[in-house]
Amino acid sequence: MPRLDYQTAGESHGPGLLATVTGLPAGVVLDEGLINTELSRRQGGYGRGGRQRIETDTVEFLTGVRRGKSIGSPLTMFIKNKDSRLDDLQKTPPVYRPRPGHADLAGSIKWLTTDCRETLERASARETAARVAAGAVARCLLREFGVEVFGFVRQIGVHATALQVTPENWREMLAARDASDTYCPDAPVTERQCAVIRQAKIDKDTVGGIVEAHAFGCPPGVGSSMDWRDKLDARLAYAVMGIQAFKAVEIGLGRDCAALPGSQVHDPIFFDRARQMGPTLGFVRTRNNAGGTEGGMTNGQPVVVRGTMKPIATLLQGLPSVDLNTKEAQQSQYERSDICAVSAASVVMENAVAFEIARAFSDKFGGDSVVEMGTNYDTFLKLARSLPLDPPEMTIA
Ligand code: EPS
Repeated sequence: MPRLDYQTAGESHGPGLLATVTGLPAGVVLDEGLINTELSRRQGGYGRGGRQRIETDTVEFLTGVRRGKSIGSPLTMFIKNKDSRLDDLQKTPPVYRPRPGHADLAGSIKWLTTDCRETLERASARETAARVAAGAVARCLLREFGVEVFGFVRQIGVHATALQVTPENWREMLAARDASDTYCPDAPVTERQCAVIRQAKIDKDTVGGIVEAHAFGCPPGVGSSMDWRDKLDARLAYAVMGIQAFKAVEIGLGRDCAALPGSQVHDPIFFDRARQMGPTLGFVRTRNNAGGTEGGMTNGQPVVVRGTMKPIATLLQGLPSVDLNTKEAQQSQYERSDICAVSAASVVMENAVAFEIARAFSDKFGGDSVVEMGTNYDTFLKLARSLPLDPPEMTIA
């Protein structure tokens, strides 16, 4: 059985996008409704551009599925682009004036062309639709183990919500998020965020922000401290940093750890016998500064990831740039784009985080089918609850 993994293919204005998920065990119930809901949420959020009025992203399963369940073979999904015009020189002309902040300049030099379109078509955040589809499939697997992932917008521009998400209140937060135009579960903050986006549109400018994802229901021990490549926090950072326009990733308290003493950073451990049968195995904390990971492994607390997205690089006013053919100073080229895509990015990060957790879950509990994986999961929890397996060692003073 190969490791759970995924790849995407497709250009922004090509015929469509593909996501291929490999290593998915057989028997996962593929909830097409969930996948399409996530795709449609990714298209939304206040401040999006004209493209989202053209597209209605939905997934078509091409391989790996029978009667609504995975069969263990590579699973391929197709998302059709209605705005498909890649070979039409009139409709998709060359781009010679690179946008500062975009892949345009570095990519055109790398691939030895002065036409930035060759790079931008793949660098475009349109590709994140395929990533959301793959992540939503991973969530179908995680659901079998009671793991749920919740993502939202923490901040747009300088307007941040101070609301704290907990295992007790997250469903309420989800309802508030779904009622918000910016996917921020705080109504007064949503209004201020919308105002900033409106002003940016008037100013022909763009805005960035911070998004957050919480994963609930992971037992301790998912991920590994044995190899840095298998550390769950490292995998999460890799996946989140790989999202278009992300410039920073934090787990739990993140960079705020630096200014505090250890006594205020590390989360004290308690044991609550009443919660022993839950995924925490009864090990509880009074706070979650660690963001649910210690030593690159889950510790039974919610996994908390934050990502910072820079403002979109395509500005209606343009930015100082250079014509790659003449080397003369020119404003950067305008391509249809968004004023703010932070809301969409929250959906992308939420699903990218889900995929990494599902991968670490498969590494730990393995199996060719969900049934086998479930048995491994149950056996592990049973063994962990019955610790110590051997009588404790006696120390002689
Ligand atoms: C996007 C589609 C793109 C942009 C945006 C995200 O559509 P188009 O370029 O056809 O208008 O709206 O892409 C970028 C921000 C970018 O840098 O390319 C989407 O589907 O999310």
